[in-house]
Amino acid sequence: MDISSARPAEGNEIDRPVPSAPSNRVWGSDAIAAMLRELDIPYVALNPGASYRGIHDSLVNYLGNTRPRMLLCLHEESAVALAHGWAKVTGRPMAAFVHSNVGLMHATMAIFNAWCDRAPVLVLGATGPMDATRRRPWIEWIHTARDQGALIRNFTKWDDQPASIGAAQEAILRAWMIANTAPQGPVYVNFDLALQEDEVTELPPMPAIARHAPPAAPEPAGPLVQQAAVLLAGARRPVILAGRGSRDPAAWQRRVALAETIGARVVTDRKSGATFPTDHPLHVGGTAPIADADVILSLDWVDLAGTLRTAYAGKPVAAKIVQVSVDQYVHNGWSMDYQGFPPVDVYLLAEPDAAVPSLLAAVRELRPNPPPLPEPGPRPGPPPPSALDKAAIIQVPHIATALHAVLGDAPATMIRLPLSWADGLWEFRHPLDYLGTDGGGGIGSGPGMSVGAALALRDSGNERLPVAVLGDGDFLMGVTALWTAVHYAIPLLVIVANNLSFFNDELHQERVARQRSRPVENRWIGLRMADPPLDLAMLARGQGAQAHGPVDTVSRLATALREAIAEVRRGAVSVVDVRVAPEYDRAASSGVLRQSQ
Ligand SMILES: Cc1ncc(C[n+]2csc(CCOP(=O)(O)OP(=O)(O)O)c2C)c(N)n1
Ligand SMILES: [Mg+2]
Repeated sequence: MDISSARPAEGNEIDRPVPSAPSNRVWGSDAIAAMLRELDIPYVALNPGASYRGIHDSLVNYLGNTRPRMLLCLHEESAVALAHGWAKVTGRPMAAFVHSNVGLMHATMAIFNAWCDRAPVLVLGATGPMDATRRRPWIEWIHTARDQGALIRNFTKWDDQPASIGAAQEAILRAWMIANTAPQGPVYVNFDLALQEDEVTELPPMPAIARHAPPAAPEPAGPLVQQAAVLLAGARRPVILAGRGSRDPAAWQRRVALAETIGARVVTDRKSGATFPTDHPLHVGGTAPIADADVILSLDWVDLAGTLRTAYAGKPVAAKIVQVSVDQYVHNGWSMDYQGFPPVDVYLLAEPDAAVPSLLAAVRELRPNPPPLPEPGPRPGPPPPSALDKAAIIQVPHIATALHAVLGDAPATMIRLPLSWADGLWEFRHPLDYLGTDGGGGIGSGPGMSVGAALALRDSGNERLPVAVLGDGDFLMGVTALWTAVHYAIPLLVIVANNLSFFNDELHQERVARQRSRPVENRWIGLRMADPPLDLAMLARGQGAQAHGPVDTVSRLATALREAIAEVRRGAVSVVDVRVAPEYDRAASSGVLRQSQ
């Protein structure tokens, strides 16, 4: 199945407009909307505003709210997060429309998340007229800024404010190409209100899409591939750091073949989506083999320098390093999301998916007989089902146990897992088994990104159960994204690992208090969401979703999940509020205490 071609099914349109009477009259915004259709952009997630009322009208009354279809969101942050979630599944952008400067301000964190996650999103915006004589009193003055794109220029790949209809079409086309070219990322096109609302005598000719298509991913230079292959084929203790990667099953298979050909231990990163089977004998949880490696292959690993520094405890890096990444093309001086500066011996300036085929071929030449696979090591795994009968209080690993019990072997996509979810609780055996995190560490993206990803899974006809396990803080900051899922009939299971706290920061406050010999028992102050506890189920139900909980006894967990999953299979959005202990002890859990950020 080609996941990148996910499309809304015809015939089940929601919000179908009354058809417009045939007319020869057209406006600037019609030409802009037509360009979105020409590019086959499936959806425009939006929160409305008068600055783009012209294009809004064109989407509804000129294009009939189909190709693209509108997805009304209750906040601009969720509109962009939805598009980000869609991109995480399909690898392709959809559009998010945000109103003038204020909507863009609401959207900024989500745009930053997409930027750090190298996720393509076409952000469309609008401004009051640049021609001051055409501004409506007051409102169009406050909603007009001289350089609106400046708000987000530091974390977008490109932005533009075109001054004519032809330029607007070209800007959309260029933005599309840039967003789709690796390293992918968000782009922004801002439309002047006057440009949208002026009537035009005729539509300009549509630019030739095929001649402005995103370029194919370049392959790395042959001699460098050979150098890398010599290092890898000759390595005695090679390690592959499988970082950012696509959802393409064929690329996944080639990654596995490369590791097997050289007998490399493979380390994965929960920040990125699934890139290697976690139950493969060569996969290792944690980063222990790194310090002992003689050759390390980084497949666009996020923060290679930081990982090496931790593994080598600050000592010089002894291993030879092969880096495969094009990430430096988007590094700028504002955001340090480019991370540390790693030492590299062979640098393949290519996307991993484009480099692995030639690397694989070259190492196979040098090493035709793959070494035997190691015996699988002990795997932490979730607590056994019997733990559900015994435990007095729900801990996050019990959620994994209960989900396993209910789902069996049925496929699921873990769209998001919270910080409290330890590695090893869930195996990833397919690129769509797990989609990674938010990119920019911006809390509140969970609900919106989950809805966008669930939409892409639905539209690709995927049978996978869309599951998002979210922290209560993340859930609450973005909760109104759920309404969009309910309204557009996007099935989604949300499990809230609810510790009644922005608990990540309790760990930080505890750390600081210890350093300063101050009372650690105060760590919760300013962080706990209790007295009163928020009724998360009510917040979900209030938006038309199904809801369960609070589930606070282990014995009810599997039952609640079973009911919720049945609802999702019938097409619903279902939220299960699970009251979890903030911390859990090593003996009861998989052995890994929660990470913090
Ligand atoms: C927009 C934003 N605000 C604040 C933070 C700081 N922060 C990081 S994790 C976290 C707590 C998240 O709470 P929750 O989702 O409930 O997860 P928990 O740590 O409780 O498991 C906070 C506030 C952030 N990363 N992003
Ligand atoms: Mg919490």
